[in-house]
Amino acid sequence: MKHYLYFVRLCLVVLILLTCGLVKAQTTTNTHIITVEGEVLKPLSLSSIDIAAMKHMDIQTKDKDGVTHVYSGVPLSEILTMAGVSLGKELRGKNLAKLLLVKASDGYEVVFALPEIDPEFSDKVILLADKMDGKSLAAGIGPFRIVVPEEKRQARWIREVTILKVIFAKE
Ligand SMILES: Nc1nc2c(c(=O)[nH]1)N[C@H]1C(S)=C(S)[C@@H](COP(=O)(O)O)O[C@H]1N2
Ligand SMILES: [Mo]
Repeated sequence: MKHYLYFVRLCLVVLILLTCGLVKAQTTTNTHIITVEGEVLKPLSLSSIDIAAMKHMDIQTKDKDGVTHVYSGVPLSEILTMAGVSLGKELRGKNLAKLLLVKASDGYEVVFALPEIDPEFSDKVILLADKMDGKSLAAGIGPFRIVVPEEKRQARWIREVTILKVIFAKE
């Protein structure tokens, strides 16, 4: 009887530990969410898993110290298209006064004009990167960072991105 009780207790402890482990695994992979909001047809809430499942592109470019890296991520144009943002043929008239405001968890913010992001206007691809040289971005940098190739200053390479908001430059 004693042995039986001991066994039941042991099983319970193992079960609790396993559950904790599972919950932890889920929260670590799923807590980071990016929202796409503002002047969009379909507001989105994308987890790290959603972003990881999207088609990625590699871009080789220099960081602020002049060191070349391969950044992997999803082109901003793909994410905005998914959210129904006016790109391509729709990027004309009043829509040309729209901006993409990118916000980070530390309060840092940068803007891009939509034509900078639209492949019909520019061949330069702005990435929402989730990897550098094949590795996930470290805490404090990722999980998502904007990479703007060929800019002379990296001030718009915003780290720890949380919000992509399309706004009108004028009301
Ligand atoms: N979230 C966030 N991103 C940021 C900044 C910041 O203060 N907060 N600084 C920017 C500036 S001014 C530069 S020069 C680069 C620095 O890039 P590094 O992180 O690779 O050094 O990050 C940019 N991204
Ligand atoms: Mo900077």
